Amino acid sequence: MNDEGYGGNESAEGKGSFDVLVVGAGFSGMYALYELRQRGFTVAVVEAGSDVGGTWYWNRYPGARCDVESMQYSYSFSPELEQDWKWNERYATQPEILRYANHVAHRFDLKRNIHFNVRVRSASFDEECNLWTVTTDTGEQILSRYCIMATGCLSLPREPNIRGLSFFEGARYHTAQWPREGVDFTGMRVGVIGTGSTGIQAIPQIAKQAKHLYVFQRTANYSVPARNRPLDENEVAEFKSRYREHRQRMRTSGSGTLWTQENKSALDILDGEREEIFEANWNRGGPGLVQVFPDLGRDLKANETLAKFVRTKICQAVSDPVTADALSPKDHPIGTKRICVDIEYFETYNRQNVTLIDLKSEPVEQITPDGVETSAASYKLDCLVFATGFDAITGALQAIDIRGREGNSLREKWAGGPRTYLGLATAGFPNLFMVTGPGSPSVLSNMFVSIEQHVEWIADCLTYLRKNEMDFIDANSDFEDRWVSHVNDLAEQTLFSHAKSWYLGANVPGKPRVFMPYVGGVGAYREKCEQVARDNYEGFTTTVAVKRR
Ligand code: FAD
Ligand code: N01
Repeated sequence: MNDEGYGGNESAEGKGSFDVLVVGAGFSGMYALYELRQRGFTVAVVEAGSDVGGTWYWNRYPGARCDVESMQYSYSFSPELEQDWKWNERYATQPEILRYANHVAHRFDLKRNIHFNVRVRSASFDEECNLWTVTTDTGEQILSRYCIMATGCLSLPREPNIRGLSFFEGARYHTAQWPREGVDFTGMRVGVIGTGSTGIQAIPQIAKQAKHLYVFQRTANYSVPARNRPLDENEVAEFKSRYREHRQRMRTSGSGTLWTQENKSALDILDGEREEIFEANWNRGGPGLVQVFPDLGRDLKANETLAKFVRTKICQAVSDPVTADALSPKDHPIGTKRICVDIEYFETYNRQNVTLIDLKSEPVEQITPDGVETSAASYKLDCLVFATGFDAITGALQAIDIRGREGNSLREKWAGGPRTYLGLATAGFPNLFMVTGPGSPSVLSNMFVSIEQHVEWIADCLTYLRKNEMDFIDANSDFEDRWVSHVNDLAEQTLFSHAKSWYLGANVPGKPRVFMPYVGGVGAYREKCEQVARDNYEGFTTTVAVKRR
């Protein structure tokens, strides 16, 4: 961004002031900037990183790529962009997605309104002036009528507090804070802690370079093959010719993708037929396998048919039976933790230079200056890679000291778990919106579909307020309570509570165990949001601030 300060209008206090301040310049913040600027609002974006891209700016670890197919994991708001951009692989790599983010930023001239290397520390609502004051780590204050938190669901990395960690003398990396210049593991003894989606992508790549790789696994994870491949020109042309139709299907689907589902229970068919369907989807590759029957996510018996199928595949891929058994998940139903998608993950354990350390049988006791000590052995390491995930969904929001009406704090309001109306707003915090907030489909969907839907809903809402000469909107507590109950009721009909997942906050000590995303699907969710808007923002108080006082 320019060095000219925050621009916008100068307020009486000399602070930059805007119609809208957006926090975060990932795909959410970028689209919010584009859409609101198009509609004539003055907008500033503040971003902690030094460039656009969010997730794809930070997560530069080897092997990082999306697991929603590239042709679907992209913006739909510009048909010209959609036609011009060329994806190279079925699942795009992190560098390719980051190039796409930069292309979008350049194409729509976004960077001139983005302030990089600035982290928001606090935001407080001034009822007298009906303004948000946002304070940054550089000590600056920015005023805005509306504030949009586009801070990301998976943007606050978590490093576990393991005894002795600070004494480790080797190099230490977190996958979500990966050095821009990359890391050369050649000749190194490397330890990876964590076998979630990130670890499962990074491990095969690190194994190709390291002298020896030790994988410290606490919980075995289900993973399905990506079957990644270069995209064929004809298939791209065919897909592009039907982009509008595909996008419409994605918007009204459950997961925001084109994955298909059988319209019968996994238990209502013969074992052989079910196996054939699993096999076909396994060979097709990608995460759609866990949704292939509607009851896989709701019925333990149905779920176990798929879990068993995947465990068998693991045993076939891994030569050593003890390692294969340790890699086979048995303590949670498949799909209740985010399904992982890999490229030759299980096969990597057949390499001579890779050792799996099963922390269930030999827990970590401490980290020493030169390695990791478990109850059974001590492993000498030159470097340690933490693929230990995030304080997800609420972490980045609660890292900011957000104060609403009467100075009330969001952290305190959410101490027992997040409470929102539609995952878009939270009562008592007027004129504040969240993109893909808790209580919306967010991480259970193709995030592009959810991001675009949220940004467009917010932009429509602000346009409605402006048209009706209003400047104040707050969610009503009774509607929020009903939405929270609805989100919980839907989650209880699923198997999600059977796993200690980040969906539930179970990966962060002391975090309340509440299932945070909305499981009803993006299509149903969109309909609900549209109905609320049609009914003049039902469940919200909308008014002129001065009248309210
Ligand atoms: P982010 O991309 O997380 O951007 C948020 C931005 O806000 C960040 O740049 C951050 O620096 C900034 N920020 C946060 N707090 C502050 C603050 N206080 N002050 C200033 N700036 C701040 N989703 C899918 O649908 N499909 C996939 O295949 C997929 N793959 C993924 C792979 C990885 C490795 C990860 C980690 C996530 C993946 N996701 C995927 C989820 C992914 O996060 C979303 O798809 C999407 O990129 C989120 O965009 P966002 O703009 O909402 O958030
Ligand atoms: O994080 P995770 P992630 N000692 O929380 C382990 C998206 N994503 O970064 O399961 C030992 O899933 C922890 O063990 P356990 C996607 O939505 C997508 O991998 O708690 N181990 C677990 O194995 C994903 O779900 C892609 O027992 C410890 C791991 O660290 C989300 O981001 C790629 C530990 C953390 O797994 C997060 O994935 C990458 C400790 N003290 C990410 N603490 C795609 O492919 C934690 N662990 C699209």
